Amino acid sequence: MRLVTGGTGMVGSAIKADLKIGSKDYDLTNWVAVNDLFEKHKPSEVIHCAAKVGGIWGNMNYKGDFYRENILMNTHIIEAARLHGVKRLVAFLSTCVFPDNVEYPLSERKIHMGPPHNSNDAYAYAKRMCDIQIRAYREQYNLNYISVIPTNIYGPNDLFDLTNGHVVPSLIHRCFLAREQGKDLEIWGTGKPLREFIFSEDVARLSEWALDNYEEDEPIILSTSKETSIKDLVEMVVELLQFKGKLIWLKEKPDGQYRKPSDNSKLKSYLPDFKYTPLYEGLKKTISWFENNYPNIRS
Ligand code: NAP
Ligand code: GFB
Repeated sequence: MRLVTGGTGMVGSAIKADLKIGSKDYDLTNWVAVNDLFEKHKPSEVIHCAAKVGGIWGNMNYKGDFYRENILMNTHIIEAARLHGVKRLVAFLSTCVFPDNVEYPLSERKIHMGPPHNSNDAYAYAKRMCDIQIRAYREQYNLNYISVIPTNIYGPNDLFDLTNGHVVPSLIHRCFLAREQGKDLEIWGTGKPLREFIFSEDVARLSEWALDNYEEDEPIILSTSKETSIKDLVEMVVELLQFKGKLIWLKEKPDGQYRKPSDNSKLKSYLPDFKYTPLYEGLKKTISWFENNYPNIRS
C-alpha cells in the first residue's frame, strides 16, 4: 500500500498512490497523529512530500515555523515508517539546501560543505537533517530509505500565494490579476537571478521511479540542469497570459541566491532518455490549469 504525504499539494497530487493525505487528515507535526496514521493504514511504501513550503519571502519571514514544522514532520515520518515496518520511503530535500558559497555545479556530495543562503537557511537546515536521519537509519537499521533533491518545482495545484509563494505561482497569480484589473505588473528584484525550473508532473514520475529503483545512501538531484533568468521567466508568463500592461521591477525586494546550478549527471546515468517538460510548455499547462480553476486555487 503506497502512502503519499502532502497528497493535497502540488507534487503529491501528481503522484500515483493508494492513499494521499493532507494536513486536515493528519497533522504530521503531532507524533500521536502520525502513529495513528501508520497504525490505521499500514503503508508498505511512503513518498513523503508533506512540508511547510514557501518562496523567498515566506522563508525569510517565518524561519522558526519553517524549521520547526519541517524538522518535526520529517523526524516523525521516518521514525514511524521504521517502527511500522515500511519497506521503502522517499523523502524530499530541495536544491536550496546547497551551500551558498561552493564550487559549481552543485552535486549530491556538496550538500553539507558550508552554510546555505541566508534567505532560506532555516528550511534548508531542516531539510539537510532529513538526509542525515536517512543515512543514520540506513546504517543503524539497514533500512532502504532514500531522498531526492528537486530544483524549483512549478505546476498545477501549486500554492499561488501572492506573498509567501514561490516565484512561478506568485507571478502567474499576480499577472492574471493585473490583466483582469488593468493594472501594472509588479515583479520583485532585478530579474538577474537564475533558477532551474522543473515541472511537477516530471518530479512525480521521477519520485515514483526513485521509489522503485534508487537505492544509494546519497540523495539524488532531480533537475533539468537548465538555468532560466527571472527576467526570461517573466517574459514567458506575460506572453502566455497575454498581459499588455507595464512591468514594474521592485528593486527593494530580495533577489535571494543568485543561482543554484545543479548537476544532474547521477540521474542521467540512471535515466539517460528521460524527457523533461520544456519550461514554456509546462508554464502553458500550469496557466491553463490556473485559469480553468480560478478562484478555486490554493493561495
Ligand atoms: P505544497 O504544494 O506546499 O504542499 C505541501 C503539502 O504538505 C500539502 O499537501 C500540505 O497539506 C502538506 N502539509 C503541510 N503541513 C502539514 C502538516 N503539518 N501535516 C500534514 N501535512 C502537511 O508543497 P510542494 O511544492 O508540492 O512540495 C512537495 C515537496 O517537495 C516538499 O517536501 C518540498 O519541500 C519539496 N520541494 C518543493 C519545491 C518547490 O519549488 N515547490 C522545490 C524543491 C523541493 P495541506 O494541503 O492540507 O496544507
Ligand atoms: O521561488 P522563489 O521565491 O525562491 O524565487 P528561491 C525567488 C526569486 O524570484 C528571487 C524573484 O530572485 C525573487 O526576486 N521574484 C520575482 C519573485 N518576483 C517574485 C514574486 O512575485 N514572488 C517570489 N517569491 N519571487 C526557494 C526557497 O528559493 O527555492 C525555498 O526559498 C525552496 O525554500 C525553493 O527551496 C525551491 O528560488 O529564491
